[in-house]
Order: sequence, then C-alpha cells, then structure tokens
Amino acid sequence: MRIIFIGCVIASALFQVRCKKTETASQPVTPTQIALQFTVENEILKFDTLGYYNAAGNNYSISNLIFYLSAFEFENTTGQIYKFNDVYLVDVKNKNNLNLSFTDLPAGTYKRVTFLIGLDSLHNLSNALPNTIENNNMAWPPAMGGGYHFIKLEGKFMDQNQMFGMAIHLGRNQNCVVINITQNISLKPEMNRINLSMNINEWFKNPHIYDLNIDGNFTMSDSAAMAKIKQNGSDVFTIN
Ligand SMILES: [Cu+2]
Repeated sequence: MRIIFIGCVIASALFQVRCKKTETASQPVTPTQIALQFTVENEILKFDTLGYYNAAGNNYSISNLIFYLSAFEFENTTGQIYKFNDVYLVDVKNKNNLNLSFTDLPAGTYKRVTFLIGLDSLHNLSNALPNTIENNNMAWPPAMGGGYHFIKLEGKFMDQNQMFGMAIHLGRNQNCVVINITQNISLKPEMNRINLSMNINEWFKNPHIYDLNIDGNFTMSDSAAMAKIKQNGSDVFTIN
C-alpha cells in the first residue's frame, strides 16, 4: 500500500490516473437512478380519465402534470451529505423525464433525501434557466412576480353533472415545496435504483382538505389556494 502511495506521488500523470481508478473501484459504476411513478392512492395514474376522487369528494381527471425537481441532497448514516445542483423538468407524459440520474453517489446506506418541487430563489428568476421551449412554457408572468411555475397539475372535475377545468399551478418563492424523506435507503453497486412515487391525491389533503369547489380550481392568482397546495405538497412523494 505504502509503495503504491509513494509511487503515485512521484510517478507520471499516467500512473496517477491508474491509481485513481483503483481507488474508485468500490463505488457504483452506473449512476444512481431515481425512477418516478405516479398514482392516485394505489392506482397508477392514467391521463384524461375521470373517476378519481380526492378527500373533498371532487371527481377529477388529470390531463397534464409538469413540474421541476431540484436541490437534491442525500445524507448517509454516517452524516455525510451529498448535494446536487441539477434542475430536472419532469413532464410526466414524456417517458424520458421519468428517470433522474445521479453520478458519484457512493454505495452505502442513506437516512435522508431532501429536494424541492420547484426552484430555489436563485433559479426562480425570469430567464434564469436555459432558454428552451420546455422552460419557457413554465414561465411565471413577470407581472405576477416572475420566475417559473414549480408545478402545473391540470385536468377537469365534475360538479353537479357539469364539467369544469382545473389548473393547480404553483409559483413564487414562498410556494416552493420542500420534500424531506427520512428513511433508510440502501444503495449497492448492483442495485442503486430508488423508486419515488407521487400520490396525486396528497395535493388535496394533509394538512388541508382542498375542495376544488370551495378553495378554487384555478390557483395561479390565489395566494391562499397556493399556500394550501404548497403545504399539502410536502408529503406527496414516498420512496418504495
Ligand atoms: Cu399558471
């Protein structure tokens, strides 16, 4: 061991590269994947299908679900924290968006995963994200404070045999949703996948029963409605 170490210090750059490869051999070769799933309670989400009921008893469907995830932080059982700066735009209809990749997350047991549904204040400024169609479609109007939509949860709901539109939109820094999941997660070199599941119904309960008739079916210009949705959002994700 000592000979290898001295060798590394004095030898050429080429030799150093070889030493470095040996050091990292015990870590996962493939990036850790977070696989996203979407349900209404225990059923896999199907788009444009009425017949889902939230805690308030509203009969609703989902036609679009698009949101940002960012500021991922993993803490292992020895207290080491691994932070990632990547911003992920997840359009649930786009299968390519449903796997998030994390390189250089060592194998081990983790006790906490924290992230945002939305963007921190440094990213939540108009034009702060790359100028893509997808990001531009998430823009929050400058007249309403600028930045980006953190989430668009859209669909329809039925009330007394009439159909209404539903657009649950969150934006503005104070409505960013912090997800903090404390549970033991074991990442092994051969098994480094985490299943992260969103239950849509959780947006409408815990701590507030959100009734689309009473609290509103368009949240964007309604700060009271957005505050409730934001608080309800803290437990929409579970790891299974
Ligand atoms: Cu909006």
